[in-house]
Amino acid sequence: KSASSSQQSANNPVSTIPELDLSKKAFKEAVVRHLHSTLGTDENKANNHAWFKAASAAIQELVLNRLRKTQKSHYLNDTRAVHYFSAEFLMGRLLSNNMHNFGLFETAQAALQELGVDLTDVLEEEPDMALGNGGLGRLAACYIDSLATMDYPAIGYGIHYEYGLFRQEIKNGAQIERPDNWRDYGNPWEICRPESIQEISLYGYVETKYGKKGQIQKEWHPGAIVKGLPWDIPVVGYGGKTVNVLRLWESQASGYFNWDVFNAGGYVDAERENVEAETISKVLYPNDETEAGKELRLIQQYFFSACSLKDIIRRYKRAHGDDWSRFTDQVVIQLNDTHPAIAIPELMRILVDRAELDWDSAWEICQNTFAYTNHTLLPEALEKWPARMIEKVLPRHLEIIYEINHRFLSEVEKKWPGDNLMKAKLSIIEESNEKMVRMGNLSVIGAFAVNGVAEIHSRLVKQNLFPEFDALYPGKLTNVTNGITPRRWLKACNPLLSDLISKKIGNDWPLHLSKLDDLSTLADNKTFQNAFMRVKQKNKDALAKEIKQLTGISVDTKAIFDIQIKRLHEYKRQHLNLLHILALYRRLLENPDYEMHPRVFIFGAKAAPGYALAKTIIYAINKVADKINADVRVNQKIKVVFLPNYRVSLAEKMIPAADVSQQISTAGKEASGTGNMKLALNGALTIGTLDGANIEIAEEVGDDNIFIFGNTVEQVEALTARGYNPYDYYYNNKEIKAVLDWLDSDYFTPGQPGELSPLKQSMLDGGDPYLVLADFESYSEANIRLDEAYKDKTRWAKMAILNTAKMGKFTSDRSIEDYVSKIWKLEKCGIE
Ligand code: NTF
Repeated sequence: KSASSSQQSANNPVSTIPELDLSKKAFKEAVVRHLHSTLGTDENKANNHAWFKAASAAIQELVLNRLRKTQKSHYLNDTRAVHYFSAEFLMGRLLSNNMHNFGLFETAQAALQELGVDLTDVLEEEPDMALGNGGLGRLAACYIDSLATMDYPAIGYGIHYEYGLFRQEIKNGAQIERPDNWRDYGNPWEICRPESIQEISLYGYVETKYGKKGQIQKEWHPGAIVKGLPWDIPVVGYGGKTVNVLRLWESQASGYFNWDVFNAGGYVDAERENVEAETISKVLYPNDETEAGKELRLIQQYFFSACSLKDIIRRYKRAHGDDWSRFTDQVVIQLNDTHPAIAIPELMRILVDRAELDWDSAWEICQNTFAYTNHTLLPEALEKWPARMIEKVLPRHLEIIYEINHRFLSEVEKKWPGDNLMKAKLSIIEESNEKMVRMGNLSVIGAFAVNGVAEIHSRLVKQNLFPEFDALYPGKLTNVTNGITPRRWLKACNPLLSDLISKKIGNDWPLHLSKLDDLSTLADNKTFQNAFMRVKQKNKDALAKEIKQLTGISVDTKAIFDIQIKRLHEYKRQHLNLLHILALYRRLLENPDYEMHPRVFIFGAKAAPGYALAKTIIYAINKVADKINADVRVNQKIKVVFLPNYRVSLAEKMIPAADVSQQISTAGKEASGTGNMKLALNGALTIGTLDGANIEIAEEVGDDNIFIFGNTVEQVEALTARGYNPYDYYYNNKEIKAVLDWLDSDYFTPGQPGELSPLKQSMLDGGDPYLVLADFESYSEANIRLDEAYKDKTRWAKMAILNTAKMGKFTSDRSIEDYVSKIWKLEKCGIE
């Protein structure tokens, strides 16, 4: 709570400005003014953190000016808007981004320099807003950036977690989790909006009543009421015109208890036991690609969905009163995965129980409001809730879900008469030992559009996940390939490359990324190649310093910088990378003259705290790193670095320095990937499988400019169908056997044999579910091709340039235009 009170002062800059003055003089004055009047310090006493606060407050003045204008313009034009519902927004830092988007970065740098302050140090003071796990949360952040940049009316809705994703420390090679206190010293961007508090209900029971016309009416008597306090984070479009908001809900006790319910049953106390109001928005679940199945998680999902719906309806009613007929003209809600899918029965409840619409009219509104994005095919990530849990927390919603399902199953009956297996498969309810509610099925049924996130993924959604739904609702299932914002992921994070590019092709590429293709004609130009590779070298030098500082490890900056950054998961196969490193180590020990260009293997990854094998893989990488880095027989050729606490701000330092991008998931498992796009955009060459967006990257850059290996989706399917046996590879490939046995010994964990055995075990007796051994040889060959290519400096430079040049497709602006034309049907609304 101290954070929120210290926050209030930063929310109220002492003076406001009538018009925007973007001069150095004005910025300097604003910073000093905030230093004095907001921070209560002065130029001599201020430390970097105070400068950060003052600089942010100075920028926030501009932001809030534009925010007011944007909101006025949207209001006057009564615009249709997209409401992006997401349990995660991985925003990272905002100061540098906001400066860039106002075109003020250089100005601010110069202004601060005159004040004797280095902007780089100031930027380092900002904690990351890490309110997300990985790809899904960062995608949401890129999308709201693009929406604002392209002047689309949009609002992001999510949870104001008190603790974001845990901070990772590495102790003796192992991951430990520490709390992420991102708001400890206040957050200069967020605006608290108590005037827009919402209240939502939980628990209790449903009463059936009869209305005046004898119709059945349902009344939910909740057992608890919780308040949602909104915090708005301004989202500044590039060019600084439109400023949209990200509205994040913080839960608070309402101080209201329903005595009525208590007296009626008395059981309520037991029912509301563990969920105290404030716990709801306390902490982000750190699971990536796994469903948590915990009551608190369900409550989080309902909490933010219900608060957001109320907020939307309040705004709609202000303009249109009780006339629901225009609701779907004004409102479209995008569900970022099934996490907010409970919004579907919640809207039905509001329309049927509260607005007293008949079911069919309500359902029509509902079905024209929601669209759903699927982000994974992994069965362990597909959300299912025990019906009993929903009944306890949201008793009326379970009834509504049953009713939706009942009506849906009669549609199924019409299409496939008498086919009960079909009904069982498509039903929202899974009739297992414990009845479960399938949120994916609910989302497909309740939405008017469903999309996957890359061509291959969307094809698999249609063919493998929801084939019958595709037959039942032709055209509903579609694709929107993911994208990334080039403002953060090139312009801001790689200033040297950005300047070089702008010098050659002009400076409007951040808004029109396909212009990068103009660089293609320079790919063979010696001078440009040299300039391009000089930039890469400088970025590598900078990362080498960072590595030294963070880990104490010295790396050769002339070595290949080979980077794998993403959440730790077996399907992403960091352990395939590790096996290959071990194979190289062994080759070098057996043959000191083994030909290879020096290479630094750099990892960044957090493991879900409960995912034991993922943690073992992190431990194994660190133990192998210790051994190799200290082994003078090989450490001029290979180094292994694990950078702790991988997060957005660390990615921004790593990506510009990468020569090689590791995208090595088992084909069919990585829905899209977005790190693959960021690395290629910054001139890294991909070594990857034909999975997710890698396929589309390969299409863009051409087969000569990417290192593809491994089994395809079809081959993976065939192999599994035949009965894949990892022992075949273990016994037939001496190198595989040797490295797996090596992991099993105590060579890497002296005195502690067996510490790394779970790894070998997962790939043998565990059945090697992600086909690591099946792809090893092909991966090893691709690495040899890569090494060959690197030896030819000219060839590599050309390939790297072409990677940057051909990434136009992957701007999130293109993704947003796809959503707009296929799904959202929005119109732009600028400010005067
Ligand atoms: C992730 N899904 C996918 O695993 C990535 O391939 C994809 O790039 C991102 O979504 C963004 O679309 C998830 O995080 C989740 F939760 F759905 F499993």
